[in-house]
Amino acid sequence: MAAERELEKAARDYREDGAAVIRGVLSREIVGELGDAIDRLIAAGDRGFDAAGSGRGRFFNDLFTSLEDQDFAAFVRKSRLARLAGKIMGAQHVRFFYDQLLVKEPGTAARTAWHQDLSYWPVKGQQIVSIWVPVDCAGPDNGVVTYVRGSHNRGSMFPMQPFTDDDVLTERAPPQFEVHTDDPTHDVYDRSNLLSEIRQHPEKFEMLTWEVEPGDVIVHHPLVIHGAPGNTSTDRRRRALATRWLGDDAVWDDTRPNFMRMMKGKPGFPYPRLENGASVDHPLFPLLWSAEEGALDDA
Ligand SMILES: O=C(O)CCC(=O)C(=O)O
Repeated sequence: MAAERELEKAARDYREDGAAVIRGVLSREIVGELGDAIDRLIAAGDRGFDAAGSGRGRFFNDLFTSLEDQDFAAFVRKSRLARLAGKIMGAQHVRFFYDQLLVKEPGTAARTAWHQDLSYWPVKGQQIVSIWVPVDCAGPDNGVVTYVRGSHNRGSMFPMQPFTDDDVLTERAPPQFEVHTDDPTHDVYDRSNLLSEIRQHPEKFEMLTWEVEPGDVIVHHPLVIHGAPGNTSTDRRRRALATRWLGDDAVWDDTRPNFMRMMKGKPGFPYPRLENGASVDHPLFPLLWSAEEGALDDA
C-alpha cells in the first residue's frame, strides 16, 4: 500500500486536476489473480458485452462483476482499495458502489468516448471516486485512460454518451443518448459542444495521462472528462477493472436517465428502492471501510 505522503499528494492532485496516478499500490500477486479471474470470466463466455461497435477488435465490458463472481468479490476486499478511496475523497466511511471490467484487446479501433461518469449514475455528492486498476502495462498505444485536466471543476454535466466511438467517425459529432426536452431533468445538462470539440481538437486541451504498470492505479473524479484511445498495438492487451466508491455525502439520485435503470429488470439484479436524496445505505453498496475502524470485512 502506498505511503501516507504519496496518498496525500495523490489526494491533492485529484482535487486540483480531477485525476491522479498512484504507483505500486497493489502486489503483483493480487493483480495476477485478478488477471486470471478476468481470463477465466471471458473464456466462460456467459457474461459481458463487446463495446467495440462496428470496428475491429474487441472491447469486452462487464458491470457489477463482483456481485456474482467470487474471485472479483475477493479482489475488491483483499485489495483494500476502500481505504485508498477514503483517503482520496477525505471520507470517514466508504461504500463499494460497483465494478466494471474493461478489456481492450490488441487491434481494437474503438475509442472510449469522452464522457463524465456521473452522467451514467443514480447518485450525487462530492465524495464519489473511481479507481482504475490496470492488469497489464498500459500507455497511449494500447488504450490507457486520458483525462482533460481540471475539467471536473467546470461544475456542469453532459448527458450520457455512447460508450465508444470509432476512428472512422471522427469528423462527425458524437451521437448523444436522447434526452427528451419534455423530461423535467433535461435542463440539468450542459448543452455546449465541448465534448465534440475535445474529440475533434484534442491538441487544444491540456491532457493528463500516464504509462502504468500492474500494481499502479489511477483515481478519478466523477465529473472529470475522460476517454481512452483504441488499442492500436498488435500484441499488448489492456485489461483493467474500474472500481467505484461512495463516501459520506453520496446520496441516491434516480431523477436522471442512468445506466442502472437499464438494468432494473435484469434477473437477480437487486435494483435499490431508495428515496431520492436518501443515503446510499443499501446491501448492494456494502460499507467496506471506516476511518475509526479500518477495513470492515464482514460488512
Ligand atoms: O477503460 C476505459 O476504456 C474507460 C474507463 C472509464 O471511462 C472509467 O473507468 O470511467
